[in-house]
Formats: sequence, structure tokens, C-alpha cells
Amino acid sequence: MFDPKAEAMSLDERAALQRHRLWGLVDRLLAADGVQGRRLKDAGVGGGSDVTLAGLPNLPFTTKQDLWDHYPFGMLAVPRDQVAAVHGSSGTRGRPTLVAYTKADLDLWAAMCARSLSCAGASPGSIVHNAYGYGLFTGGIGIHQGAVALGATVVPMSGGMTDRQVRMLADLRADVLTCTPAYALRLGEALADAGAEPTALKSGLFGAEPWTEELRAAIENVLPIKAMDIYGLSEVIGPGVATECLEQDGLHVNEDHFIVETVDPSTGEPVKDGTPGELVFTAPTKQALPLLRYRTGDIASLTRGECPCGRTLVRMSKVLGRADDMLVVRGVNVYPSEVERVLLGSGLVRPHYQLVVDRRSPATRLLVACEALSGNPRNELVHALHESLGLTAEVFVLPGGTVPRVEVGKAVRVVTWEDGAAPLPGLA
Ligand code: DLL
Repeated sequence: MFDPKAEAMSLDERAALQRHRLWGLVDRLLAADGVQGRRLKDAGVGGGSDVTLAGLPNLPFTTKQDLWDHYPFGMLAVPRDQVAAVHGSSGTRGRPTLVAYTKADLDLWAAMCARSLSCAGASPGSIVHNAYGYGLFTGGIGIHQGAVALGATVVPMSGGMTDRQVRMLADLRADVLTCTPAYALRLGEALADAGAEPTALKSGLFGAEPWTEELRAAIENVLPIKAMDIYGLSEVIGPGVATECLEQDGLHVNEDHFIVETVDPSTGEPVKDGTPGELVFTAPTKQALPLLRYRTGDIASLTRGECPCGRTLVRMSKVLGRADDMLVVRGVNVYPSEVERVLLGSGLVRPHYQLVVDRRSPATRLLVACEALSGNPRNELVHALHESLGLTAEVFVLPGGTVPRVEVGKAVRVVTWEDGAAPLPGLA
């Protein structure tokens, strides 16, 4: 463990620490007198000591809309000249979300990513091949700083230029690979095509987009590694909010710094541990942008109890999807990740697929483009999707190499066909 004292702390000790930090956060938000502080006052909170951990669900939420309304610097809890860096995500829905870090926030972020890397099997001296994108996106620079903090050697590849990545993996013999799960597959294929043996690789830390157990099996099939999941979002800090350990049984949330709740996405009311709900985070130790009860839109469940790895941190399940990414096809609600589970679980297709929502006429169609391992398993896949998900989908088995591979950025699993030519050749 990078920080055994924090990661294996007794539950009582951690609760006391969280309470203390939550009080400090409430005091800082009230003093900053921004939107979060004003909402606290309206809720009758006059100081940190008015709140308890158990009473957290009674405090006001913060949302992405708040960040947009106060874009770019309106939610800072420190003077602008104390901001050491900004990051953010481009957002698939157009508007950028910008977040700010003080020097202390950057140190915290590096420590959280060092924990994540260590959780996934990296150690001082490891060579970390980092193929997350560098730039405003938090993946590249976040993991980079974590690797440095851990005492590892980081290879700052960023995304794309796959031939060069293959060369570096072979020449530098990295033992840890960090990138999106879709790009891990692409790299696995490219290494095989080049006849390169990435024998030094032992583990991978993949995140920034939803991926299923079935995709994990596909990655572990093309690369000689254990594939671990890492979760985070710019608003909370970036990567390093939660990570799977080598047990691969849930992602340990760094809850001494990110207090997590799950709520019903439609009512905002708390849901029980073990039940999927929307993840809500409070980041009490962040300085520049300390968010109280931030609604992520991501759906997952929580499990408490000790893990064989020794960490006492609460675990979140893999993310099922974002509440707003749910597809509604002829009255059936389905997350893209559920389709992935059925497709890849069938053992009939390669791990590359694309969902196309055809909205050219009022009766929405879901088209599933994939590549077969052999033959044409179209009918079997249509049947499996209907059996498992109640979903009526049209499956198109395309020639090998036709489904777009991800080179840079996050995989876009779903595209909408509004009019004009099909988004992929071969769809009717
Ligand atoms: O994606 C931070 C990150 C970078 C996480 C690298 C892990 C690795 P954003 O660009 O702000 O930040 O996007 C955050 O991505 O709300 C989720 O919807 C999704 N996401 C992130 N990690 C996972 C994951 C980074 N492991 C949004 N599983 C989040 C599923 C994920 N979804």
C-alpha cells in the first residue's frame, strides 16, 4: 500500500477523520460565501459543528450545472492567484467542465494516483507506460504525477501513434500499462500484429469509461496482464478517486478524502449498500474546488467490509453506466455496458463493437455492429440480446477491422443516426 495508515485505518478512526474534515469543509464553504456556502446557510447550517456524517444526506447537492453556471472560476474557494493548474473534460454534450487545483490539491491528486498505481501492483521502480491523453483531460497528467510520487519511472506516451507505443513497450519493458480499456485492446492487437511480446507487462490500470467483466476477460486475453479498473472524474479530482486491487472485486474508494454516498437518481434519496444508485462525492480536503455532495450521474453500488488485500476502504462496483447514457429502445431501458456484457459474453465476437441508435423514423431502432470470431452469429446474438435484456436489436456482423478502433480519447460506444448516410458502412 502507498499509505497503509490511511488505507487500512480502522472504521472508527476513519469516521472521526471524515467528520473532522467535513466540519472544516463546511466552515470553508461558508466563509467563501459562494453558491455552496449560501445553500448551506439556507439549509440552516451556521458552522461545521452543526453537521454530522449521518446527517450528510440532509445537506444540499452540487451538480455539473453549478459548474457550468459559474464557469470558469465562479466556484473557487481560494483566490484565483492560488490556482496552480486547471483541468477538465470536454464532455460529450458540448460544454467543457473546468476544474482548478492549488499546489496542495496537485499534491493530494498525486498521492491518490500513487495509491491507485500501488493498489494495482505497481511499486517504486516500476516502469509505467502511460497512454492516457495528456492535456486538459485529467488521465495523462494525473497518472503521470502519481507515478512520480510513487517513485516509479513514467513513460509519458499519451494516446495515439500506436506503432510508436508498440516500440516503446517492447524497448522499455514497462510492467504497468495505463490507458482506457478500449485502447488497451487496440494496443493488444497492435502488439500481436507486430509480433512483439510484451512479456514484462504485469498489470494494467484502465478507466475513464465504463467497461465490463467481459471486456476485462478480452483484455487479459490479448495482453499478459491483470487488468484493474480505476475510476475518477475531473470535478472530484480526476483519476485516483477509486481503484481495484489485485483481488479485482470492487474499487476501493479513497474515502478519507472522497466521502461517497449512493442515491436514487430520480429522487436523490439515499439507497442501501449493495443497491445500484448514483454516486455522490464530497471532497472535504480539496482547496480550490471543494465540492459538497457532488452528483456524478454514474451508477454503481457500494460494499463495506474488509478486503483480503487489507484495505478497509469502502468498495464501489464497476460503473454500470451514466444515468443519462441509458438507452430507451421501444420501451426497454438498457445501458450500453449491458449490451457489451451480452455481446462479449457470447464468445462469438471480437471485443470491438458500436451501437447505433437509428432515429430517422419515430420507431427508434438499435443497431449493433460487431465483428465475428468466425462465421455469422447474427441470429444467435439477436436471440441472446432478447433473452438477457428483453432488447429488440438488429445485429450487423461486419468484416474484421471495420468497427472503429479507439486511438485517442474515450470510446464512443453509442452514435445516433439522425439522417443521411449510415455512420458505419454496412448498416442498412
Ligand atoms: O475520466 C478521469 C479518469 C481518467 C478516470 C483516467 C480514470 C482514468 P472525466 O473526463 O471528468 O474524468 O470523466 C469522468 O468518466 O463521471 C464516468 O462517467 C466516467 N468514468 C471515469 N472512470 C470510469 C470507470 C476522467 N472506471 C467520467 N468506469 C465519470 C466507468 C468511468 N466510467
